[in-house]
Amino acid sequence: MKFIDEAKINVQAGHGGKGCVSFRREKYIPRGGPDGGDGGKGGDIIFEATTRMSTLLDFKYKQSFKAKYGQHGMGAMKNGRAAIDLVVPVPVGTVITDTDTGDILADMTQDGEAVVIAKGGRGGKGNTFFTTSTRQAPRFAQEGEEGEIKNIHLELKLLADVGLIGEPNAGKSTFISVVSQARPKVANYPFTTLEPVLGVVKHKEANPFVITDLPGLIEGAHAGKGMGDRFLKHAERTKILCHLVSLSPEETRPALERFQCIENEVKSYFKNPEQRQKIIVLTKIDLVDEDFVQETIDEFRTNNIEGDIIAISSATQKNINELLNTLLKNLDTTRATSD
Ligand SMILES: Nc1nc2c(ncn2[C@@H]2O[C@H](COP(=O)(O)OP(=O)(O)OP(=O)(O)O)[C@@H](O)[C@H]2O)c(=O)[nH]1
Ligand SMILES: [Mg+2]
Repeated sequence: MKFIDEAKINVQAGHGGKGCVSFRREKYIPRGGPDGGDGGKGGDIIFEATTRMSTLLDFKYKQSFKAKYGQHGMGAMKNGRAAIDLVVPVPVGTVITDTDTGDILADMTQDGEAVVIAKGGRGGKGNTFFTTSTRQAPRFAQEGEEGEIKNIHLELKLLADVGLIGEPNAGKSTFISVVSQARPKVANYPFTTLEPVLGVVKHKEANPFVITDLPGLIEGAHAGKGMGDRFLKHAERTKILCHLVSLSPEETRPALERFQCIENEVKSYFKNPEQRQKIIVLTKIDLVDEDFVQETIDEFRTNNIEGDIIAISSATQKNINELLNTLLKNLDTTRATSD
């Protein structure tokens, strides 16, 4: 199944019901007064976040949503019934934007959160409402108001705890397949991963957490090179970013240089990259000797690169537990501070 992370749809809330023009007709009252009731309100369009959906795939098949009309007013002072609202479920993590104004209408982060996206029109007043001492028999009533019509852009931002970023071939997919049930394709060529993949990590007794493996980044990604930065939005809300850097001897440029290059891409994308916890993960250390690993770490440090640096091998599982422990420790602290 293709991963659909964006959709364009339109919504139309219900029209309000018409007010009614009516006069009382009773057997022995020849000229009864006005008794037209008000129209009912049109249905709202309400978006509701749910964890039962994980993609925007449904919107590929249905792009138009209309709520019902309010009932018209009736004689004998009977008001029309308000229409039932139309509830549209979207996955948690969906951001809803008005395409015409560019306004963000809602940012659905909680299961069950519901937001009115288009308001139904008010019902029109019946002729009873317009009766005054000088106008005892109004022969008019109000039309119902139109329901709001909007063009909407939906965007799904995955809510993972940890985002894996790095160059193509850095070993991101291999790592996620070692620590979770996710099985993204792994291969020795760039851009093997074309869509974000989520994996749930169950480590020790702790609460499971979610990792996302993102397509590789290259220099110029923020300007659209390679896969570009279009998937980075999935990492935007992760609490921790793991930046993976391959130490494989096949690499032609120094690790530090490649690291800084991707960091620049990330900086030009994120609004406040410094607020996010970052862990530097040196990968494929089974292919090099320990001295080389230590020299690389020293080089990062002499260039004032701070934060945890962990050197791993997904092939031999070396330091995988250490990395997971560090992730857990940092998630605990970020959870504690954000709650
Ligand atoms: N020796 C060794 N090879 C590894 C290790 N981790 C990954 N590789 C190899 O490196 C290559 C790339 O790995 P992937 O996991 O597909 O890399 P990726 O970062 O997901 O790459 P993209 O999806 O293209 O961005 C594959 O041939 C893997 O088998 C490791 O720890 N040791
Ligand atoms: Mg991959």
